[in-house]
Amino acid sequence: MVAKRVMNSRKEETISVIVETEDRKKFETSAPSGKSKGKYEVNDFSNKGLTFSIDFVNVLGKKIADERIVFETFDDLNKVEKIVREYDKSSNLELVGGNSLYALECSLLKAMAHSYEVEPWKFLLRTNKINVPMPLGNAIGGGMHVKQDKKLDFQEMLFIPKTDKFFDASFLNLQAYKEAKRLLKEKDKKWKSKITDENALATTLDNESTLKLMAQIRDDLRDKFKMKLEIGMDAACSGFWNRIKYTYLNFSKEQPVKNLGKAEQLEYLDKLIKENKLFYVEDPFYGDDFESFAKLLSKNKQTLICGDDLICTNPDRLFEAIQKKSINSVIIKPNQVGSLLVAKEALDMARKYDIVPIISHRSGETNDNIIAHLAVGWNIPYIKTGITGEERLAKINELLRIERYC
Ligand code: 2PG
Ligand code: MG
Repeated sequence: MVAKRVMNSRKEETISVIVETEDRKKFETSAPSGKSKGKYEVNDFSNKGLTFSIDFVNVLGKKIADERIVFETFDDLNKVEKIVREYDKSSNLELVGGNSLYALECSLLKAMAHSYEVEPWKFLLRTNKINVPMPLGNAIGGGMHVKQDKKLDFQEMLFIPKTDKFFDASFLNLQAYKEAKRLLKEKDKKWKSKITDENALATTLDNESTLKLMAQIRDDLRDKFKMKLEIGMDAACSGFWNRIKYTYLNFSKEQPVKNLGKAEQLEYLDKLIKENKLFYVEDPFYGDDFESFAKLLSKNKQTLICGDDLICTNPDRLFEAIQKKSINSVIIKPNQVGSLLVAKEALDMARKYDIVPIISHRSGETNDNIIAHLAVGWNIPYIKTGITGEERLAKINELLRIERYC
């Protein structure tokens, strides 16, 4: 087992872990990183630096080889977690770094699947029914994912097709993206052809005009292709909450700067959902406001009210959200908890309480495609992984390939 330093799509350094099997095959996974991180995520890397994380994995690899520790089942990942957690007792993996453990476990998973001569998705699948997830496609973006003077306050405007085939869904998202580009060029007088970290289109249009444009594209494409298409957004509101109010800088054409208190934010998000018929809203409030999430959900039971920064793929936080009836959907990002086992625990809990799980990429991605395998293998109904860009297409193309295989 060897760890090394590589770059992610944002040109930040990250870790890649290579596991070698007895038949000398190598399996590699590079870890992604977020920009708009939830405050309850584990640390990406050791607080002593990336070099420390890399050295740690290399030492651990030697121990695994010397002690001839065998990995045969998904639960065997516990063997490595036990060693890591004995060494790093912090809840946020600050000594080892979550990305080290995440990349290591993913590579072990790939190697185990190989030893059974199956692909990772098949190794994980517990049923005979194969479902390829529906993609949430980020078409227009703002917030922390783009550096531009005037930009959307909300982070991601998403298209969500509902088709029988992933092939049709990814096609529809691409058409929607192209249409968004065409309309933005026409309507955004200060259009700069900029893209966000996730290759979504950056705009200077205000939030409400952009949502209207999304709704128009949805309606037009539904008519044109006779397929089901929905829209939603990752509002990522922790990013502009200052502990007292939400500070909008591109609220509307007439009034760009606007501050909203908690109650006003609730009213506003409720209005946006109803006016634009939003199917999906992620993080409509800052990442500790379980109560406002619950109020919004009680008024909009048909919409997926999803927790990302609120939950951080942490089973304890998910349980709290379930108790408080805050969400009916949750983002699963394994690197937020630095562990496939803990991510699976969160996923199982979501299922048990009828919370719709969505597996997701990070804004700083690599060309690794393991989340496509986790989505199919764990039978997750949705995947958020962008529409275009090499590192996003790595996942989409893998899902297309798996679907063809099925
Ligand atoms: C999010 C993600 C991915 P980041 O907020 O959902 O879209 O962004 O990886 O920057 O946390
Ligand atoms: Mg999010």
